[in-house]
Amino acid sequence: MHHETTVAPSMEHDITDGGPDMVQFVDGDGNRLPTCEANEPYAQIVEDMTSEDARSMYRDLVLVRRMDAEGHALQRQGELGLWPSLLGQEAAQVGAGRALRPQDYAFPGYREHGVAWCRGVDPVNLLGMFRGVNHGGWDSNQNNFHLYTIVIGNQMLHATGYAMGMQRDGVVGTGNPDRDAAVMAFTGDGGTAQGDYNEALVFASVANAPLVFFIQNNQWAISEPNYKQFRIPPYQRARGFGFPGVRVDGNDVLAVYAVAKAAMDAARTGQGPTLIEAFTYRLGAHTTSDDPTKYRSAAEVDIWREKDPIKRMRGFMETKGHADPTFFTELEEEADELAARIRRECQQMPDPEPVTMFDKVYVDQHPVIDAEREQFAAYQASFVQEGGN
Ligand SMILES: Cc1ncc(C[n+]2csc(CCOP(=O)(O)OP(=O)(O)O)c2C)c(N)n1
Repeated sequence: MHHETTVAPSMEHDITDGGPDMVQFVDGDGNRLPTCEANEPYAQIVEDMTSEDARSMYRDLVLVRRMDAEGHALQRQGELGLWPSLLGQEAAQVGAGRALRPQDYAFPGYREHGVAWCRGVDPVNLLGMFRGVNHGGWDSNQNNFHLYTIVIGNQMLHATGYAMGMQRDGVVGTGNPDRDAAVMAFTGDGGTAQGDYNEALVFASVANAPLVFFIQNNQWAISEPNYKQFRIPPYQRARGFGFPGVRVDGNDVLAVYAVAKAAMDAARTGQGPTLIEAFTYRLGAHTTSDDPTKYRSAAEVDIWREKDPIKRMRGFMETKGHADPTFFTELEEEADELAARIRRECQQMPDPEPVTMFDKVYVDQHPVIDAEREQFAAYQASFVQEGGN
């Protein structure tokens, strides 16, 4: 946006440096950075934030990290089949999630536990999906948070269609902030290579859809680094589709919130899509089935660990006097309680009757599904008859 040159990613490119276009408000130690060309359009949003806003944002960061750690531990103890950790991406997700209003709609991939948290989805429901006791885990329309999508990029098309539907329902640009709505769609850097993603950007652009594409560039698509995924970074590619792209420091929750809020305000008021590239890092493994030591160096991980989003926000709060030590102690206790509840409720989740997998395939009853259900029920019953279990 602010620069003429394009830096094509290469093996030699420093993946820890987001470049001068990146919107950032707080340095690694939590010091407020001066206003500059990149962050100027968003500076007022950060200025308007109160101590209470800062505390509540920090609380989300800490609780989301704790929930994620519990998910990881439960998988390792055999309670979940899989867990995709968001470690390191808390600020990107909390900043984005908090920019949504109740009437907005979010379309996640499979790692957006922090956005789910901000939408009010109970973490136990996320675990239920990864425990395999349900086929999704929550009612999308209860929190305007769509089910997780494992097929990379697919949710971008769902999101675009939904955003275009909002236009047709007349809930965009009405001038009523309680009515105006928009969509936020999430994918990773790897997702930007998918056909679905690119088709969605074309449609959203020409339809001027109320949609914010939120890309968490955590530098790796499993084992594929950025330089094997694109020559031009995601935020710069938005311009080719005909709408603005912004790169934000994904480990700076204030910056992410400000950029996401501005983009959602623009979308709700009928100014069309924005692409946000949150420049961040996946500190853990891709999922619990992956071994990142096979493809990336410990030195790289160490550099990013220093950019920890929670450490940074805590530094900012202490410098500004936004919280006293009791706040931090009580939050630790709250995190412990949350972890204990998640663990307890996860372990107590009943196994579903296998036949329920046919229940929600279609909204209406379907003769083929009915036949398959009957066939499966008979098959299940045959084991009991033979005296097996
Ligand atoms: C269409 C499709 N192709 C391949 C996969 C296998 N796959 C699962 S995750 C992943 C990488 C995704 O990387 P990215 O979009 O950067 O997201 P991240 O996992 O880093 O958050 C791939 C290729 C898939 N799930 N769907």
